[in-house]
Formats: sequence, structure tokens, C-alpha cells
Amino acid sequence: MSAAQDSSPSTSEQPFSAESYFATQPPPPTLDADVRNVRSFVSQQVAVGRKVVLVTSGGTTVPLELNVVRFLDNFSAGTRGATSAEYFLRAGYAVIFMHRQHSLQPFSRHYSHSTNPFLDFLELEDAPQEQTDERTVIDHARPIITVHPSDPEHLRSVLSAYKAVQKAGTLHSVTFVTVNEYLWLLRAVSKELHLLGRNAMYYLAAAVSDFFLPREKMSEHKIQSGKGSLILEMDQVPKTLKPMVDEWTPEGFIVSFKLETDTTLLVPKARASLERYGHQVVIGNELHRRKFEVVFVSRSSSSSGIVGYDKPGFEETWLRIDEKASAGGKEIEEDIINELVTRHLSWIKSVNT
Ligand code: 9Z3
Repeated sequence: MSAAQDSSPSTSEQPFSAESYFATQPPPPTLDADVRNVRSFVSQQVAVGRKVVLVTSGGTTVPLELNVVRFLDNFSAGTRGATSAEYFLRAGYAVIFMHRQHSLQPFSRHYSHSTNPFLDFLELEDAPQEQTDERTVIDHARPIITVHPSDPEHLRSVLSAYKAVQKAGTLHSVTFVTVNEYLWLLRAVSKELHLLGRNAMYYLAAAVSDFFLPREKMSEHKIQSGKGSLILEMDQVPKTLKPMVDEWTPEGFIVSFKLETDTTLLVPKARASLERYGHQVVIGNELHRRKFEVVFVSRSSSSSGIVGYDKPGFEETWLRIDEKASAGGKEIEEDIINELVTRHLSWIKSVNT
């Protein structure tokens, strides 16, 4: 019987460290190919001296069976990540967009199945006798197809930004589905970006599961319902920020997100995270207000930043946009990325001071 169906306590006494996790959980089969592609993308950016940001986006799944029928999922449509990637590109960064398969992506997010569905732009019209319009499908036997965007200017600007990015080759996508794939990719991509030193930024907006089922505890086949209720005991996902800061990419500018449903927890939890892991910025967001306000928490410039040497001080900066402005198309990610670009630049400059 597998532990997934077993109601007895977990046999693992120790929580997984990052080291024991990677020593026991298998890498995804596409990892080597993904890393080769990332390496080639990074070397192109290094050659032209461009800064690179790794944007993680979307939720991770936790499969419950090896032949997976059921899984736990994490909330996130990938809006924050996809929107932010566009603003980073606009700011001149190259972007590695590491996202949950089928979650929102930069540019196409404006025309996803839920926002401006593609088919709503198309009209069928009777074919004219003479057909010269380049946009039409010329088939006199059938009605022609014409494109009618509700807001042509918007479509034009999204399309031209998308084409410019394609031409410049500054966007590279990598996909994950499970939390295991996410963790292996995060480690591998961070190590590749290590080459860029302070010119690399990490923008960790993916909603990552805190719990998972180790492979050795998973049922091979679909969990059967014959035994009544299902009791699952899951292990804690190892904290990856610590090895990121200490080993994988010590010079990188690392920004993590903290999601809470109770606003009063945002600042204390963000501070605790900075104190524990020693990275640069935690952006706190409350579930329902995340499109209108976020809080940047970082160590205050007066503190040494050396944990244990003095009690680090913290500073908070709230960014807010008006709900009316948001309804009119203003996106808080524009302000988040502006603020981060400024902070990243001073982080790069501070190496010589
Ligand atoms: C976030 O907090 C993101 O901003 C959202 C974006 C997931 C809220 P959407 O894709 O949502 O725009 O719909 N991401 C980080 C979530 C997370 O897993 N944080 C961990 C935590 O809060 C720590 S790193 O404990």
C-alpha cells in the first residue's frame, strides 16, 4: 500500500532540505534541453551587455499519483507574471519567462480566451466580385473572413510590441506544470544566470505549493475510493530562497512575492522572509487588492544587512493605483517594474561603492 492511501503517520522524520530534495526527487526529462536553450539565450544577452530577468509565473501542481489522474493546484492565472514581463521588456531587459503551461503569456494575454476572445474579432461576409483586400481569405465560393477588433489601436500597439520583441529575440519561454518541474528548473536557470552576476534579476511571482508528495510516497495507480475517506500527509516543499542566495546565484537581485489574505500579515511575513533568506526585496500583496496595491519590503539603507551583526531595520514602500485608473487600463505592474528597475540599477552600482 502506498502512503497516499495509508492513514499512518509519515515515515519521513526530517523535512526536505533543498539538497535532500534534489538528491531524491527525479529531474524532469526535458531539463537538459531546457537548460541548453536557456544557456544559449543567456550568452546572447551577455554578448550585447543586456540585463536579464527571470520571471516566474502561474501556479504549480502537486500530482497525487504516478499515473496522474488527480492533483492539487495553486491559485494563479499568471496575470502578474505575464504583465510584468511586458514591462521588463519595455524597460530594455531580456526576459526568461518561466511559466505554468497554458497560463497567461506576455502580449497574447490581451487576447486570451477570456479577454477579447479571438473568434469575436472575426466576421463572415459575402464575398465581393473583385477581391483585393489583403486581409481577406479569397474564396468566392464561400463567405470571406474580415477582422474587426473592437479597439484597433490597442491591437496595433500590442502587435507591434510583440513583433519588436520577436525581432530582438529578448523573450525566452520555459514551461513547468508540477512543483517538481518548477524546482528543478528554478535551480538550473538560476545557475545559468549566475554568469550575469549583478545584471541578473529574479522576479518570483509564481504561486508555488508549500506541500508536495515525494515520489516514494505516491501511489502508482489511481487512488481507489473503496476505502472511504482519503487521508493525505504531504511533506513541506524545501525553501529555495536560501540556496538561491547562498549558492545558486549569490550576486543576483532577488525579488520574491508574499501572498496573504489578511493584509495585516503582509509586512511581518515579508520581514521574516527577508531576515531568514537575506535576499533583496519582498513584494507583499493581498489576494483581493493585488491589482491595486502592493508593498515593497526591503532592508533599510541604514542597516548593515548582515544578519546577526545588528538587528536589520526594514523599510516599506506602498504602491497604489486608483481602481478607476485600473478599470481604464492602468496596470500596477508598470509602477512595480519602474521601481524595481531603479532599485536594480543602484544594486549594480553599489558593487563599486
Ligand atoms: C504572488 O503573490 C502573485 O502576485 C500572485 C499573482 C500569485 C498573487 P495572478 O497570477 O496572481 O496575477 O492571478 N506570487 C507569489 C505567491 C507565493 O507562492 N508566495 C509564497 C508565499 O506567499 C512565498 S514565495 O508564501
